[in-house]
Amino acid sequence: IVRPFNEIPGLWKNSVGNLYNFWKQDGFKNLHRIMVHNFNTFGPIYREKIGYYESVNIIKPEDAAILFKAEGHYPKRLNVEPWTAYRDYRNRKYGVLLKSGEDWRSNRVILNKEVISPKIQENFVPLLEEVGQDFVVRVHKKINRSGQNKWTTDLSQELFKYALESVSSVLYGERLGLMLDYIDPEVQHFIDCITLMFKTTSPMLYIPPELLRKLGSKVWRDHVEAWDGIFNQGLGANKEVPRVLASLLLLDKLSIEDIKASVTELMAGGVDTTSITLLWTLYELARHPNLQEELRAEVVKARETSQGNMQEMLKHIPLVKGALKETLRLHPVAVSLQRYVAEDIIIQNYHIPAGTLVQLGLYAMGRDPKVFLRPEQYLPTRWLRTETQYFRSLGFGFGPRQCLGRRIAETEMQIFLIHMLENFKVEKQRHIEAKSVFELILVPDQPIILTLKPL
Ligand code: HEM
Ligand code: 2DC
Repeated sequence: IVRPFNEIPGLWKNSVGNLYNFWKQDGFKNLHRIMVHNFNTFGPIYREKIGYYESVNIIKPEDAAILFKAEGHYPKRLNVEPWTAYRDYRNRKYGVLLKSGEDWRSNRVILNKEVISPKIQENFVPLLEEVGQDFVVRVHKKINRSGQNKWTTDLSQELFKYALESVSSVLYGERLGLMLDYIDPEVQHFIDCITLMFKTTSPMLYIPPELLRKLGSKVWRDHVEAWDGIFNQGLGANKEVPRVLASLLLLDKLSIEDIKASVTELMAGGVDTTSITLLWTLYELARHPNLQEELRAEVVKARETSQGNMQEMLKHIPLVKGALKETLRLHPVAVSLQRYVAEDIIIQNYHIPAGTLVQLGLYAMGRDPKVFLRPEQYLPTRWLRTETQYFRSLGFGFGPRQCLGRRIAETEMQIFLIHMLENFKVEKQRHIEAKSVFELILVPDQPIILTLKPL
């Protein structure tokens, strides 16, 4: 017999007390570890109420499958209140990220054709390849200038620029020139605003932003300033024929305001996500020199087989792709995936009514020994064939509401790794063990210092 909803274990009876405890545990920074702890305490399903968010949390791939089957025609994830509050406050349109219902679907269908369809991918491979080559040139220059035949640095700022150059070249069809020595202060400001926007979101997740606004709190003011900087950037504004924009305008199906809103979200969503994933990947390759050599061998061979044709080359690098999946397993960008279920479902023999917010603990699942053999080990080969992959590779989400930037992100990251592996050896300095902190997305808790040496 199926057990009722209110028998699901967990702490959901005292939401204010829970919020206080959460805050005391430094929960704003440790959300991912608190989720792991809760699964260890309550088992594979638990209910929770913190502040105004009430949810059911799950961890098993089989349960994720049930969840996504019940997401309905207009999949809805947890509403990030500070983001919608900003737009409401400034009277700006929601883009595809924040829209819902039919409005979301119609915009998404059109955007899919421009940024995520396999056909369009062919168009942006050459653009991304060029950005990758420029990055290599830049690193060589840095190495030469050091006079030590190596370059030791925290690569994150460089990777932010690489990611922004990549995403804007795809969206606008033209280069911003961020791989040069001179960095436009406007570009640096845009990058800083995105980081500030993420950082100021997490403390406001559980307290109504409306309230914080009325109290004139600093975090709300910083958040507004960050979004203002993101929306007011004029990147690509002086370009003649912005590529994706041009075809969206030609299609004449979306209003200018809708296009602007979604393109701004794509630009903002395309910087920290891929750059941090690449940083984690380089970190793992530096920690596993033998694995790094295996990947290099694969890339060298793929270059031969495809005679340098990048489109073709991308079909011959399964281990590189496995490495990226492995990075997202251990260091996911999103701590959880969530849906408001469209129909009643049964998970772990509990009844869950339609309308409930159900969260899959992505970080917790990636480290669960019941889901992945030896989860603590970074093993790209596990994605080749040996282990089942059923609902286990969910770093970009799932279904029609999955990451819109997924194809751009994957292609951009694969091309980056190809170029880096072909040109440099990555080493790590001392014995540092970087962990994740929650700043809305999961980011390294300390600077990751790497050394790049020419091959
Ligand atoms: C949504 C992850 C890169 C734009 C999402 C979601 C995840 C995610 C988990 C939610 C999906 C769901 O609910 O099923 C990632 C990861 C990235 C990445 C891991 C890189 C490693 C990007 C890039 C862009 C982007 C490069 C823009 C070019 C978006 C947008 C949405 C989204 C617009 C909302 C889509 C919608 O609501 O219809 N992403 N993302 N992301 N992402 Fe990404
Ligand atoms: C954060 O509890 C934790 O891809 C919350 O590119 C639940 C939650 C809801 C939505 C998630 C968010 C988390 C993490 C960041 C995500 C976001 C959906 C899209 C966004 C995963 C897990 C992200 C980073 C987008 C951001 C685009 C934006 C900058 C315009």
